[in-house]
Formats: sequence, C-alpha cells, structure tokens
Amino acid sequence: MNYDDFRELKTYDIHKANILLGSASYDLGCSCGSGTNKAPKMLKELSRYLPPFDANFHNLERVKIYDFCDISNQNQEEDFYEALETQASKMLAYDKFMLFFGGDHSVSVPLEKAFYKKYHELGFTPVIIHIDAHMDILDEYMGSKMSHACPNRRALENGYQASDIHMVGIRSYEKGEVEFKQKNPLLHVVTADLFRELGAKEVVKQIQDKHDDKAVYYISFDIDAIDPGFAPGTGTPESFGLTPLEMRAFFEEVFTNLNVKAMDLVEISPLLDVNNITSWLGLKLLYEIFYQKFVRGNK
Ligand SMILES: [Mn+2]
Repeated sequence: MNYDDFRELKTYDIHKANILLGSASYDLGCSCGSGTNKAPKMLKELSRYLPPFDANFHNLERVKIYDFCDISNQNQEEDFYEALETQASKMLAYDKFMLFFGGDHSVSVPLEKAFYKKYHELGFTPVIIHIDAHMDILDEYMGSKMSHACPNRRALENGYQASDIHMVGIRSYEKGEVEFKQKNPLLHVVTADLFRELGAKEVVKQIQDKHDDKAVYYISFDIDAIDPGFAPGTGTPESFGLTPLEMRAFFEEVFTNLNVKAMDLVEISPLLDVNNITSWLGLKLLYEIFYQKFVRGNK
C-alpha cells in the first residue's frame, strides 16, 4: 500500500484539520536559479515517507493537515498573485493555521497581504518574521516589483509598519537595501552573526518585547536563511548561515511564545538540490514545529 501525503497527519475533512495547506507552485519571481515551482510537489511526495513523530518520540497524530489548494504558474503574473491572495483569504477565514509551500519568495506578498487584511480588520497587529539570508526590501529588482527580492517592501505598502517586520538570519545586502534600512531604522534586523551572539531565546524575547498581546505573527521562512552547506537546493545560496539546530531552537521559541497564525516555506528548488536534503530539512523542521505548536503543552 502506498502512503498518502503526510501519512497519518492527512485529513480529507476540513473541519478536523488544524492546518490548512496551500501550494504556490511558482518561480517567475526568481532572479537566478529557478525550480522553486517544483518544491510543493516534492515536499508532499517526501512526506509520504515521514512517520508521524518528531525527533524525540513525540507522536504528532493530533496534527491534521488538509490540502486546500495548489496554485501554479499561469501566463499572466497578476492573475497568479490575485488567485493566491483570494485562496489565502478563504483559508484564513477558517481560523486554522495556514501553511503555504512556495514557490519563490514573491508568493509571500499576496499571502502576507491577505493575512494583514484579515487580522488588521479584527483589531490585531499583524507582524511578519522574515527568516532569510536577504532583507528582500528592494523597491524593484531586475525591472520587477514582484521579484523575490521585494516582498518586505511590498508588505510595507500593504499596511505593515516598519516596526512590525522582523528579519532574522540576514547576511547579504544590495546597496538599495542598506540605504532603505538606514532611512527606516524601525525595521528590526537580526543578522546571522547577531543571532549566534544572542541565541534563539534572546532573539525571540527581543521580538516579543516590541509588541503587546494583540500581535499575531506570520512566519515567512526562506530556506536560504540556513547555511548552504545544509540547504544547498536554493537559487541564491549565501555562506555563513544558520545551522538546522539553530533554526530548530529559534522555531521552538517562536512557536511556544508567539501567537503564530500562518507560515510559508519558500525558495526550496528541487532542481538545484542534492539527494533532496534541502526538501528533507524543510520538512523535518516543519515536523518539529508541529510538535511545538500543536502537541507540546496540549497533552
Ligand atoms: Mn533569500
């Protein structure tokens, strides 16, 4: 018998789900090194081999994933991003955890926009934690405002305040980004080096201290935040990145201390990978998150 995607964690009853999964199979926002449109399919295929446990014996079967949609490349860019925002709004209306597989990082733009609209209207403060080697804050890159180098700039236009965007793992800069950061000092940047100096607990505490209990968090996780030695399958690999263990420790702090409502995992390119280790790492980190968010303290 072949296993289904996510094996024991999969449900076909949306009301039993605690996670709604969307796929944004898109890579036209990439500058160099494409193939991220193949990631959702690869992640789901590999998940068929993953037993329902984290790394420490914890059973994850209370986690139920409902596969909501797969939006793929279409001919016109606007149509794709609009379709994505529409689907995200529908998913968020269920008040469950929204998880999206990208895709290049441009897919976060409509997802974060839908997230902002929903929670701002309800009186919450939507906050982004952008985990990445790059700040992604250029107004445009190679002629495109929807490049994967621009999502945080679009987020600022879509309602987010500079003080509500936290960037973690940063270590590579375009000149325009450095200038923009200097003009917008409220943007919170934790470089990969600063992360190592402070540790996961202190980084999350600093994020938490900037907000009150009305904050709801969107986690945008670019796999290139992790060092390319561990995560080579990505289009813009950057040396001196975080280790998988540092990332896991960060997620443990994030998901046990902050009210996280949505997350994306972007920039994995199966075409550039080695033995699928980058996809595997993304999946394994998600399973650790599943424990922290849905099982721990909920026994
Ligand atoms: Mn990046």
